[in-house]
Amino acid sequence: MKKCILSGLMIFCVLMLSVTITQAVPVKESTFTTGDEGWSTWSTGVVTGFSQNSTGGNPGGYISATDSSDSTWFFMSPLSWGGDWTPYIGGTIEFDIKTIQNDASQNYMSSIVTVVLDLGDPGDGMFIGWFSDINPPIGTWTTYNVEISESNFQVIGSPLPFNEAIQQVKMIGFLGDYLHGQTDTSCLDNVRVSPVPEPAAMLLLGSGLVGLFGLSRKFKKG
Ligand SMILES: [Ca+2]
Repeated sequence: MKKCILSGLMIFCVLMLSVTITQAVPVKESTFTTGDEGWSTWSTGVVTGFSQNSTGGNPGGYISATDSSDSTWFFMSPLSWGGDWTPYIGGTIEFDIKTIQNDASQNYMSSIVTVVLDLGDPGDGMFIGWFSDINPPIGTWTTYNVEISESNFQVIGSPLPFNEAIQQVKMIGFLGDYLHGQTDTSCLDNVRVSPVPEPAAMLLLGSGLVGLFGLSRKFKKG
């Protein structure tokens, strides 16, 4: 009986610790459930209709805006997302994009900057960028998962190397413009920045297993 309880306890502990390891808790998150959470847009031209919508997201609320000019535009986080992003190196940026095309066929764009970690004001050309060939399909939510690493991002317009530039992030932005010269709407949901899983959790798992093994032996002896 004791053995049975102990086995159950061990499985439970391993499961709990596995969850801790594989699901790093996001340090920054916007799901737009009840509002725009301080997000906005930046554009080289004019973007209209920026709003939070309470249904139709992935799931629930989301934000959207419409570009009816030939501008390039981004969804921009509030300034509270800025700071020293060094602790997030090795972690991930996740976000969901949906494009709603109002006319013509989607333009294919290759190697376009899709995620910007702005180092100054939006549009001043100083940023850390993730360039993508991924064009989200029209009308469905597409989830992006981007690792925050030096090999994945390029520092643009700043002489600083990646490890120093990432200490000065002002805000994060996501490309909204996937169609040039046409009226198009883009939607954003589920923005999450997660650090790399804590080594402490791994250590905890190791010491936990050793501890349980010891306990198991003690029970067997008894
Ligand atoms: Ca949502």
